[in-house]
Amino acid sequence: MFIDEVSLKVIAGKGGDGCTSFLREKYVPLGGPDGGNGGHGGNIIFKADKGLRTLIDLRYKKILKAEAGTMGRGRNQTGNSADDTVVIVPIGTTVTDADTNLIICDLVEDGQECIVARGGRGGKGNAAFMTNKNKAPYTSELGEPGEERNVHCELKLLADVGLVGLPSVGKSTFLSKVTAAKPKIADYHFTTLSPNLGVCKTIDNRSFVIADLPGLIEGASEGLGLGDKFLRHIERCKVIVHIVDMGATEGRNPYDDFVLINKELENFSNKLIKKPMIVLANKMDMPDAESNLKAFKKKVKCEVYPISAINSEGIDNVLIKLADLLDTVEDEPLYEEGEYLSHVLYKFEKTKPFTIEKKDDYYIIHGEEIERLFKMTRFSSNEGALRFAKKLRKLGIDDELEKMGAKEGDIVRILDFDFEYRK
Ligand SMILES: Nc1nc2c(ncn2[C@@H]2O[C@H](COP(=O)(O)OP(=O)(O)OP(=O)(O)O)[C@@H](O)[C@H]2O)c(=O)[nH]1
Ligand SMILES: [Mg+2]
Repeated sequence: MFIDEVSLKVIAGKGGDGCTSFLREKYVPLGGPDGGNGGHGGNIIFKADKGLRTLIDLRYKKILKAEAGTMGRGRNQTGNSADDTVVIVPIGTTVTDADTNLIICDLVEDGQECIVARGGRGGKGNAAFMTNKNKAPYTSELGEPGEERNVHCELKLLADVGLVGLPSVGKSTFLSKVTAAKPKIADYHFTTLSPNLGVCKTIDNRSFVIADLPGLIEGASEGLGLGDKFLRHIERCKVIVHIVDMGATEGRNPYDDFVLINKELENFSNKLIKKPMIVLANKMDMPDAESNLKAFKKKVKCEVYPISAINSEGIDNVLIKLADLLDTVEDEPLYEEGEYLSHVLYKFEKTKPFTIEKKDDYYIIHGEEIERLFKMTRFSSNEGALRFAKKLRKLGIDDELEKMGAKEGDIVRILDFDFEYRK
């Protein structure tokens, strides 16, 4: 089965908890804090591999989780970092953040990889909290939660040339003659149900990849027939080969067919219609083909190459032309600058650390930084709770609450936890 779209949730591993521990040895009184830091949580990495052709391996995965780092231990032993979870995808896979619709990565080369969700950092052990003032800290941090993301993966095949045309015009036949690919060929519509790729070599030894796509019909860009599901694969092709049945075997008019397909391409995206296109007049072995071609050529401006795919006639010429054309076509980026998220993943931008919302008698504090801090605090130790309170003050939350008119005893909420406000 060819799967070119999947949605799933990725959850990177939580960092290991830091450890609270003191050195206890026979002749070393007051040996001092020696709780180690937790290990790093595993990242979720997407990696492109040329051995894969579809996203089917991800089809039934709804949630992908990376392992957590292990806890720190006494004697300053750091916990083990978890291995990253590597998700192998085919070349041409784009991973998008489903909530923001921004692209996290576009994996176009074999072996290219990207961290899609970062593992959490290990919590600090109590040894890390030792200061001149506090030689015996009784608290340590919990591990940082791993990043969570809803992602949408979309595969756009990477081919140099995309074959388009109505059903049964001979796209698969053409592919089978110019490459080693063995697509199914038959005289009924929609013989091809998913894209086939083949590598083609010209007589002067240049090679390129051709994608044979399922046939298009009127309304394909709106979902008719096999719909626009496969049109996206043309987006990455550098050149479009448009095959027209010049034999008019099904009693259609070749020129109308040509116009119809172009309209579907344009409706799908105006990027497609701007691509260089060459037209193959196929089935020239049929009786009416010559006169049809004459009439056709009068109406279209672009170059038309008469071939008979079934008899391999006129094909070498076409391949040379394609190779020449490909040599001149520049790689154009598939996505525009603003569509990318990848810089967001690593960007260093100070966002407001918190916001406070007043609801009835509650003050609810939101904010990624404050929520993370909360999740990493050990409230079971007094020192931990105190440290958290100090951080709140430092971030300016106390001042903000006071400004908003909070009174002694009011309830302050972070995530699902309630505190009492004290001055
Ligand atoms: N006479 C003649 N028939 C051809 C030629 N090329 C292909 N055919 C026939 O046309 C029919 C359809 O060919 P396919 O290659 O399966 O067509 P397709 O465009 O891939 O069709 P879909 O996959 O359904 O979109 C088959 O019966 C082929 O044998 C040709 O040059 N001449
Ligand atoms: Mg076909």
